Amino acid sequence: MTTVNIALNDAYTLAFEVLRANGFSQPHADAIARNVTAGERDGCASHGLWRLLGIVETLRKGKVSPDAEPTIVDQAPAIVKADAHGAYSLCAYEQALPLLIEKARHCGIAALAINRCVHFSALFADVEPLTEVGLVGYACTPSHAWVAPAGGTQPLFGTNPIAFGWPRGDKPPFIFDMATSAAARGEIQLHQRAGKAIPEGWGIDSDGQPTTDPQAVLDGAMLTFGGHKGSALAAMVELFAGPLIGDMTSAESLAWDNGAGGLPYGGELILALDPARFLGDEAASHLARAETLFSGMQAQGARLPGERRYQARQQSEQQGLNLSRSLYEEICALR
Ligand code: PYC
Repeated sequence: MTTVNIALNDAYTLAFEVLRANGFSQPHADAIARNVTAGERDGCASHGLWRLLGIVETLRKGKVSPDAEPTIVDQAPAIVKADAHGAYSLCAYEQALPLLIEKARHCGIAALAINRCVHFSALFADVEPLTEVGLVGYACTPSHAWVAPAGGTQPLFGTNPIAFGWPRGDKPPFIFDMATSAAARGEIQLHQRAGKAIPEGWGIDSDGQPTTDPQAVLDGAMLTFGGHKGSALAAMVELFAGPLIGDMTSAESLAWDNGAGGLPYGGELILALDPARFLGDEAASHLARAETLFSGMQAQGARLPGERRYQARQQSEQQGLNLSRSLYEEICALR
């Protein structure tokens, strides 16, 4: 059998044990294990249990703190700052979240800047908790310089994901989480592990030539989605979650890594907007108009962003996770 079926809580326990055995503190091991299990559960293999390999490797290379306690600062009426002190971003996010929500409710809009964090996680997990309390959410983060700007051939931008979430009451939220590169780097790495070619348009080799060889793209440059449009959005992410919040660009993150091969280091910007504060008594009628928009999309056969993720979640909750046996064994060997 080439796959192993494991229940969600066993996947969480495996991830938690691997992280604890490698020296992560209880809160970090818990937050990371929940995050990678949720990624796998939601059908997002590029941000699922496979990530444990890079998470542990980054620690072994001395490029992430296993136990730093975040510092949360009430920076301004609508701004929260969270210093992760070189740990993964998740504990800083979770500890800053209540103050972000409180400020968004009070001001109508609030921002959270996470600084000095190592980042590996899917951003949908950062906007979903905002939608669960009725807020609109946005998140973005640079990474390492892996992606060439449109018109260029040299890596400059990160994969620079953007996530957006819209609350829908008791229905699953409208959430998209997309790299501004043609694919997440993790997707290319998974193709490389499986010995599969990648689709055309994902990257170029080190001579600037288009290629479908994943290793050639990992050694060359990834491309943005939608040409100059994705390139402009990637630059926006660099600015939002780099200079605006006093943190690194993707090029600076890669320079800081200095060839070690650790995960990206820098900042993340999260915005929360409260429809009730924008709209007062009229909130319900305007949120109903959003539902009309979503029905209009579905009436044409379009899928709402996030739909596939929620279907995968339901299936994983009922049937567990199917992992390739080789990946499962690699993860077990990390304990
Ligand atoms: O897979 O795009 C990616 C990624 C970004 C940061 C770490 N991995």
